Amino acid sequence: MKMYVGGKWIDKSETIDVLNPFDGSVIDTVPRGDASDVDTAIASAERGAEAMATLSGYERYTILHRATEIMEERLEDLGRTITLEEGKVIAEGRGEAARAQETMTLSAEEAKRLGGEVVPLDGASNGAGKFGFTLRVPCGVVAAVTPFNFPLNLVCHKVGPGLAAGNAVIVKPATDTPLSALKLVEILLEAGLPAEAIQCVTGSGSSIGDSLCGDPRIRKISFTGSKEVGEHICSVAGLKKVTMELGSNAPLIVMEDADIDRVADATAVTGFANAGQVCISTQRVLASEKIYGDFIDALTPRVEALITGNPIEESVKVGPMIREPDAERVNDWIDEAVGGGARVVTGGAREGHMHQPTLVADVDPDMKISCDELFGPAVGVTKFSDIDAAIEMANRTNYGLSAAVFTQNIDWAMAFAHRVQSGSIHVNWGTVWRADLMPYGGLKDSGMGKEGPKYAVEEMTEMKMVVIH
Ligand code: TAP
Repeated sequence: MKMYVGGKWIDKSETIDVLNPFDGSVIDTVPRGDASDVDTAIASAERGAEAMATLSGYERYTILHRATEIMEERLEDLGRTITLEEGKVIAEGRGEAARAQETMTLSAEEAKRLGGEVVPLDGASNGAGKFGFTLRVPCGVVAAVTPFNFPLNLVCHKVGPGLAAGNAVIVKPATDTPLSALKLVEILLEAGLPAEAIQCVTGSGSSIGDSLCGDPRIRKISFTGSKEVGEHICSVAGLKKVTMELGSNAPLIVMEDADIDRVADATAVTGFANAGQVCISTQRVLASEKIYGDFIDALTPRVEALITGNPIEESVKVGPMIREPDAERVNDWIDEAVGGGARVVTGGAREGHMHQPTLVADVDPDMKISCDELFGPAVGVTKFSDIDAAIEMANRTNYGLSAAVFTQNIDWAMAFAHRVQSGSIHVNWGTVWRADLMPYGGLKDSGMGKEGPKYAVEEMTEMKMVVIH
């Protein structure tokens, strides 16, 4: 595919192959954009932002709503594109396409709801006779830098609210998975978006990222990706608004009164979806010593039942990892844990990009597989003695994106809700669950700011205060 820069679809002499992670075949190519393309995109997006400023909220709603109708017609193609470039199983590819359409629908609605509030100035000692209100105005040009693992829905979580709020948006999709984002751009243009209000520059983040994120004409950066790249972007961003959606090593806590079959079902789903490459994947199961053995016995056959293979085949439940070095890293961390006294209960093997779904028991919280972000198809289990120990272990990490607890005891559930340092807390389901309308974002090193269209439009706008004297 071509990239969309300066209001035109353009090619470059140098291209990047987009590979199917399952078999390494080339599914398409995209241009290798450079700093001059970024400059063109920003200059054009400034004009795009001016065009967006002339549209009413209802007009922005109409364009985004039309985009959701076109998405509806193309859901199967979008789902297959996600699976081919990212490697998630086809049911998950289709699921992501449907969620992306919902994210755009929610964003369209928010275009109609952007409002301010009356500020009761006469409550101030010097405010008698004054009338004050706030206005929300677009930031201008928004840079949306997105990761490989949800190549469509996470782009929609930035582009949808960004446009709903009246900005122009420049997308820098992950180099491994640029096609879904480019197809979204096609849809938005067909829906009637002003030609320069969207830009999509393909190319390596390490070579073009600074030109984009450091440019003062960009007024807002919305980034989803690793903590390391997020920190780097913050260091070059200078004075602009930033939203950071970063990584995690999400804990799932199993109290002694939990329904063990339900916990095992949830762990098999939330630990291995998208081959564990989900920012809120269940990575650490912390299990009460009273049910530790029963839980491992219940989970083992469920992990063994996960069929691996070509993700485009309907029967397959776990596909490849995005890159071979990532699969190697997962394998190395498992080996390191075993070297330190942990035990592989099932799985453990790797071939190319494919890593077997793996269950590791007797994990020490200080092992890498527990304290760093694994981002792969393995779950480690650690024993705890009581609720205070469980909460202390859950919090013994710099991350805090999603956490889960299984218990029938409301007091315990509320203790977790209050004391576990995490942006989302799930009671009686695993760490992977999201409705696209809810506020979503991490604490600590998992980031700052919230997504979910209602919350993201706040992040994508500035507040002005107007006082009538
Ligand atoms: P990253 O390697 O961090 O890449 C994310 C994006 O940043 C890509 O588009 C990448 O471009 C770009 N990038 C790389 N270097 C850059 C630079 N110097 N300046 C600007 N942009 C740069 O992450 P990934 O491997 O794609 O995704 C996995 C990570 O994302 C995990 O840590 C995961 O937890 C996190 N994640 C978080 C969430 C939420 S909502 N919190 C959701 C999904 C994923 P290239 O592809 O060209 O390198």
